[in-house]
Amino acid sequence: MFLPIAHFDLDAFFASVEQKLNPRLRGKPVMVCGVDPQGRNVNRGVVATCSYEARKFGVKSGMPVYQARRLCPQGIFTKGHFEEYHKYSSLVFDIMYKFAPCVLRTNLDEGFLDFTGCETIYPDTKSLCENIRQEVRNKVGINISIGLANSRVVARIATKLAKPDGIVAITKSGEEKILRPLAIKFIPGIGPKTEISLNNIGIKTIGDLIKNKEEVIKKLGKHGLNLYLAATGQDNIWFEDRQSVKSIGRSTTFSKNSANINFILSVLFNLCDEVFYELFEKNLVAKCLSVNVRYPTFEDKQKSKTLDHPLEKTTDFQNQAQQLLFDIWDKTMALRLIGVKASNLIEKDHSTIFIDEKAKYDRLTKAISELRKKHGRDIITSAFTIDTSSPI
Ligand code: DCP
Ligand code: CA
Repeated sequence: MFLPIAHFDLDAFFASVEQKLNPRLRGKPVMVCGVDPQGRNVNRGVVATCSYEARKFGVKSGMPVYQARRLCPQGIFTKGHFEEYHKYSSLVFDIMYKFAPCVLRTNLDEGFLDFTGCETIYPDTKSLCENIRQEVRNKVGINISIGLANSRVVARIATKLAKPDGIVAITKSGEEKILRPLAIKFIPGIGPKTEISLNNIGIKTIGDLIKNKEEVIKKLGKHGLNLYLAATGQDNIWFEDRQSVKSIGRSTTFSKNSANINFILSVLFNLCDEVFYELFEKNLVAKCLSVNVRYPTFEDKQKSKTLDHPLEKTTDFQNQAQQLLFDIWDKTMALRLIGVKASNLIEKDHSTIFIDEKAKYDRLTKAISELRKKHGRDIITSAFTIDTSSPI
């Protein structure tokens, strides 16, 4: 059977790696939890993920550790090993690159394979994906689930149906039979709040959503239209090719040439802030940061830095940009323009709850981003970026 798009997702990823590394954990309910700053395992925080053995007891990702202990007192609670997860992720993706002409990595343990146009070489992508699953199991030693379909959105739903350790193919004609009876929460993009609000107006299944297209759009606007597209097997905005975004940059030409350091820094920090929030919204992180300046003579200077770690905070972003600026500007000559650019962009690692500090900061960034979407960018801003001085 030839279907062009495959979606894959490793089963209970962090927990499976822990079980692979430590044979004593195999076959047991294992919870991978956050650690405190000293690296000690702690009883507070949340469960990042748990093995399928633990899921039988009702334990879930994101659940507070104390609650998981109550549900599964015999469970094994372990801290995670990030380096190992990155290593295992690379092993799996190496296998994917070997088999597929086009691989899109969407997360550490998840991605799409696109076999469009490969009918002659791979007339049966379902058997091919069965081989891929075996190779991952034999060479990497963890289970993987795969979904196949004509679009990314349906392939992703198929993977959900395939879990754990399975493969499900949904052909065009199968879409109606298989998708329509499913609960709406199977559609990517439907969170618990949307699910409840649609359930309240009698929309419970994907079929109900399709039948009530107008009502859904009236209630949810553009989001509703995207849900309708997904429900009918058409890729929507969430499935656009993110790799097409190569860089995100902003620049400002001053109203007057300026050598006023406070003014220049406030402009730079503002530009950083804008770039940072755009990255956040697109779920991307940058591995390279550049700052450029233009002198009144129209001479341009630029400096870039490859970052050891993706920058997670807007203030880190601003500090790095300030350093780059001071490398190309002697703080005395006037400037005409200043710009900042984030490039070498990669998908953000979703495992945010793992490091408490990072999770806290991500929640803050999300809250600020939501406020700005509702009330405009100026509703909340860092004191550094307030332009109290003039160019001269
Ligand atoms: N993760 C996390 N915090 C979350 C969700 C996930 O830290 N709220 C981490 C742990 C997971 C990994 O990301 O192992 C991948 O997330 P998935 O949602 O794919 O979940 P799992 O791989 O654990 O389980 P599944 O078999 O359902 O895919
Ligand atoms: Ca997974």
